[in-house]
Parts: sequence; C-alpha cells; structure tokens
Amino acid sequence: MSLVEINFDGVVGPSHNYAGLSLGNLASARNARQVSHPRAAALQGLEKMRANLRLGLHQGLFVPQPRPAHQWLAELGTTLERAEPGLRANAMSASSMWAANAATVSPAPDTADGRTHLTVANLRTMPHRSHEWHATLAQLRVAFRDERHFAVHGPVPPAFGDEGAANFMRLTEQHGQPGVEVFVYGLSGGPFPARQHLEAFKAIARRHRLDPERTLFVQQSEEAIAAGAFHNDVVAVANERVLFAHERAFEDKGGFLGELSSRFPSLEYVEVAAAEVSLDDAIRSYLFNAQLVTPPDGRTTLIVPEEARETPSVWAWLQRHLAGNGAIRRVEVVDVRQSMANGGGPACLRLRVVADPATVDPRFLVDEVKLDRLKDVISREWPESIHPDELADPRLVSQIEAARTALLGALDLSELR
Ligand code: SUG
Repeated sequence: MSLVEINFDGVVGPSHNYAGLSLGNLASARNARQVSHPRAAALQGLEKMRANLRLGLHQGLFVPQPRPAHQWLAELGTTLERAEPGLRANAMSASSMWAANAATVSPAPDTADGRTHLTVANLRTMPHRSHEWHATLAQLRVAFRDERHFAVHGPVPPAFGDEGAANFMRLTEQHGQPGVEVFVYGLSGGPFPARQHLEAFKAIARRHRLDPERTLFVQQSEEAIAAGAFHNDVVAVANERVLFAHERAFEDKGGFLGELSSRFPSLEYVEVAAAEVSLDDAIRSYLFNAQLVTPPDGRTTLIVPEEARETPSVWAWLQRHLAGNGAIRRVEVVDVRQSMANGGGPACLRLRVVADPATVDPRFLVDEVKLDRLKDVISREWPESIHPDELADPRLVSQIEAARTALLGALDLSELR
C-alpha cells in the first residue's frame, strides 16, 4: 500500500481526573476538582475512533501510561502516599491521552533520508506532562521500530519547551507527496506560558533533515495564547491544501500567508473572521481543534466536538460555509465531553502519521473488531468516577493499575508494562 494518513488516538487512561493542572488551559481551570468519569471518557474516545473508521480513515491507538508515575515520584524523593496533593495529582494525570502532544512527525516525502521522522515531545512546561515522554518514547519505538521507514528521536533538551504536533501543520497536494511543514511557536502569552519554543522546533527541523525551502517557523499570536489557545491547534488546523484558521491565530498573518502561498501556491486558506466568531467562542467551542480529513470519497471533512454545535456563532458559520460550497464539504460531530472538560478536543486526542500501514506494528492499528474488544475491557475495568481527593486511595490505585494491565493484555502489548 502507498503512504496514507493514520490517526493514532490516545486511549483515555483509567486515572482520568480533573485536577486543574494546566495554567492557560481555561477548561482545565474551569473544571478543576470536578468528579471525572474515566470509563465514559475512554468509551467516548473509542466511539470517535469508530466514527473515523466508518468514514474510511485509517486508525491507530496509543495505550495509556503507567499511573501512578512511581518512577517520577521516586526521582522527587517521595511516593504517592507521602506526596502532597499537588504532586500526587501530577503523578496521576491521564494527560498522555492527548496524542497530538506525543511527538512531532515529519512524513517520509519531506525528509532527506526518505524516512518518517518522529521526535517525542519533552512537554517540559507543565509538571504533569513533563514525565510523559519516557513512556511515549518506549511506545513509539515499538510501534515504529522498522528503521527502514522510521527514525524515532528522543526529546529536545528541556532548555526549550516542545509540545509536539499540536503546534505543527503540513500543507501538501496529497499526504504521500512532499509538503511544506509549518512550525508554530509562542513568544509570550500574556498571563499564560508560551509552551512551544522556537529553538525546540528549529532543532526538530534539523534532526528531521527537512528542506529549509519547505519549512516555515511562524509565531502564534500572543492574543490567542492569552485568550486560552495554549496550543496552536486550538485556533488553526491544516489538511492537504486547506488551512483553516481563526483571523487572530498568527502574530503576523499577512507575512505568514505571503510566505506560505509562495512556497505552496495551491493553498486554500479558509479564515474565520473575529467579527463572525470571536476568539472566545472559537476557544470555548474548539471549532479548530477539529480533525480536518480527506476520507476516500475525497470530500474534505471537519470532525468537531459537540460543543461546536452548541455554540451558536460557530454552528451558524459552519452552516454558511457548507451552503456556500467552501473547502470544507462535510461536518461530523463527536462526543468527547470528558476530554473537552480538560481542554482536549478531537484533534488533541490524535497524532497524525503518514505511513504505509504495513510498516507499522499492527498491534497499534485498530478495526471495529478490536474496538469491540477494548470496549469490553474498558467497561469492565475502568473506574466509573474519580474525585481528585481520592487519588491516593489504595483501592483506586490498584484498580487503575489492573485496568491498564488488562488493556495491554488485550492488545498483546504486555511488553510495555
Ligand atoms: O496539555 N490538558 C491538556 C490538554 C492538551 C490538549 N492538546 C492539544 N491542544 N493538542 C494540556 O493542557 C489538563 C489536566 C488537568 O488539569 O487535570 C491537561 O493537561
């Protein structure tokens, strides 16, 4: 088979909880200390994958990480029982579900050695995410271990923050053809941290052996970060020739679009004006944290969360766009409310990898039969609910550990324990 886009979704882990850990992520702050529903969350994630399969898309998954993060706590000289609640929450987060932050991926047609390069993200800005990379790297090294086709890199040194593909876009005629890679960094976010640093992305572009002529570094607008767009994928998304973005997404929109269209003349830029959808509505609804995909029928499709349908300005914009035969030809709605309440929409939950599926470890690829099997495991093993005060409860901790072990068993991935 030729190169296709495969979406790898993070399975929502059994410790999914609302601890309000992400400064600058408004949903995380708003829902801090709410009761979470890990089982419902993981089942919502599976149904999203199923919907993608039914559109004819290729689908993969990543498994949840070991929680509690015993190793990290040990490095900090403590244990789950002894740690104070803040640290404990950082060791119990299920945040690796947001696979868009797992790595940055440069597909084979863009790299000098003709291999797909992946750099695991260091996620150093947020403590609860800073320890994800070890288990993510272990997983990438299994899933993409065929060195004829893939090069998997360790993290960029933590001097420079890197949040992976959430700040990355690629424009191309077709996924399997060479593209222009766009790296979006933050300089300042007003009261909030700019999590993606330019130096980290420059390092990644060098390591991935990209052609400088087809590589762009673009500053995310400070206004967008300050309004709650802690990653660029909250205000922009690209697929093949289409770039779909909010008017206020980039610091120097004119300069960026000029550069991009000179390097990629067939660009179709679809802008949502602030006068039609405010930055606040865009961020609340996650209109742009959508999966923009090309199913086999060729109709560019936007997969949005329910919250987009519930935000009147956003839904009206989409209806107008569809009626006017714009670049987006179809809108699909998915329910990922449990993830959304922590600031993770449909696009956060997936990492895009352009590859020949036959070169990927098949245990990371899914079909409906495998999803049914996972549904059984999750329905049986995942906690129904978690209150943040329960995070050190030994019974809950054993259930969380046993649940993950059961999932790895069902996927024949026990080596990742
Ligand atoms: O890093 N939320 C994640 C959401 C990541 C979304 N990813 C993309 N935009 N691609 C984050 O802020 C919340 C955890 C908590 O508060 O319990 C959290 O980590």
